[in-house]
Amino acid sequence: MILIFLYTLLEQFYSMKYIIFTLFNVIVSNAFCAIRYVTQSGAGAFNATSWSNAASGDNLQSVINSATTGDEIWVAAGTYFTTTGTNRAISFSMRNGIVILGSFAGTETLLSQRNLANGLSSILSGEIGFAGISDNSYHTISNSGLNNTAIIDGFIIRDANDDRAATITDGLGGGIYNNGSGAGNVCSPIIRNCVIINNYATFGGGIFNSGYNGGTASPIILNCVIAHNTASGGGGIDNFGLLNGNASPTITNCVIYNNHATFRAGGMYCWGGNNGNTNPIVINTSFVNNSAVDGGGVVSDRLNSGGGSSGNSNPSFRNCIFWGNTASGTGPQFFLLGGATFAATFTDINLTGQTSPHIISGSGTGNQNVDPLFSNIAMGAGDDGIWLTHDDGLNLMFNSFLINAGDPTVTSPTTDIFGYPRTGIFDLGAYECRRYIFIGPGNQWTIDTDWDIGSVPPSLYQGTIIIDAECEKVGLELPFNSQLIINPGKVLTIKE
Ligand SMILES: [Ca+2]
Ligand SMILES: [Ca+2]
Ligand SMILES: [Ca+2]
Repeated sequence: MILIFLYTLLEQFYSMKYIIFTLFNVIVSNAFCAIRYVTQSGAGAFNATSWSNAASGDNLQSVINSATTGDEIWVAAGTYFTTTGTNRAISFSMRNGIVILGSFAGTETLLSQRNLANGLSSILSGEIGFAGISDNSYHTISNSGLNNTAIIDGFIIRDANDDRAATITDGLGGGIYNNGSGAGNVCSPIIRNCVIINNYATFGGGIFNSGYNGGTASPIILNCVIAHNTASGGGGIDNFGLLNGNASPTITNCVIYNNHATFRAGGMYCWGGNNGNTNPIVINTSFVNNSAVDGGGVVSDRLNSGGGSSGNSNPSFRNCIFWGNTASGTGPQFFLLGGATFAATFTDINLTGQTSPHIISGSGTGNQNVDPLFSNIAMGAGDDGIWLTHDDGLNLMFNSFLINAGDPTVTSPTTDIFGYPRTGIFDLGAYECRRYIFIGPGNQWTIDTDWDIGSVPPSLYQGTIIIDAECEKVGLELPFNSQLIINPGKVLTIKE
């Protein structure tokens, strides 16, 4: 009897200990969010626990799939293909609670050590099968069921080809397909610091956001370049809220450049008919050199499928630029259907050739119609051919009228497409002009009030310095990889 009693006590003791131990494990595993490492060739034990034991690139998706909420996936430089086989339906996919970060050198221990100054170095590619796009993956990334805890950051996303005839599931979204279609479904991830380039789909060459039939696809797209994508409709982006759905992304600090549609909307299509909604909020984004038959830059459309019109297609643009977009038909910068609107404030739009009803709705406060004076509009990626580096062609020249011409009430985000601080009132477009004008008088480098933005250029500053005091205006461009180092206590003397 006593023995049995003791045994029971012991049993309880051990089971309690087991419970405590289990609880402790749960707490630990929740508190410790792992970093999982992937390199192109992998290393060591290939178990993703460190750079020296990185998983190989062929297992990138399985590393994403086995991650737990709160984990980060760190991906080194290199090209990562959707599949080593030829199945065009295989894509990468994002997951809730998982942050996928690219463009590491493969030695970093802190995210802050990741250096993006020389452009992105991790490529997600749909280039499979034979060389060339004809047999490539339908989507490089295909998503469903996501909220904004699903984040991708630091990748070039390219080479997809969804050339299937368009249905409500096929032919949609080359680079990224966000499928939130169907009542109650949501697909609204965060896409950040990415270059989405050289993709094709029947609709939405770069990105397709489907909230069709009562669903929602309203991603946050931040600091991205969407360029050289092609489609029949919506070369760069297609937002599809048709039939009680919602496809209203928030797009900030982005470049939509040289995308092409063989029919409508070179840059971005918004379709909200049949009581659907497409009301994207677009801030500090440059739509440049996109082309289509109608709506070289943007199409806003609330026509029903089957006749009539309903729902909402009301995209709004603040601090944006529409320049160099072309239409062989109607509406070089934008084209409106079914009573849809196009609201723009503090935006530079070339209105040449914009005829009624393809006109700006609302007050149009702060709008301009002047040459933006880009540093090189013909080469969006700049002389180096690499997007998101210092020489990019959609930087504003120092004499641009678009400098400090933004909405003074817009104060976020505080950085531009590079992560470079926005200074004073925001400039228009994705790039804050990186220039300091010396406004003297005097000859002191070290006094904040002698500089137009109220602060002395940092010692490792890279960009344009304009000496514009009592002397003739002179521009001094500090080239890539140069350094202008002012040692503590030293003074840069500016002579007349
Ligand atoms: Ca191929
Ligand atoms: Ca560049
Ligand atoms: Ca500014």
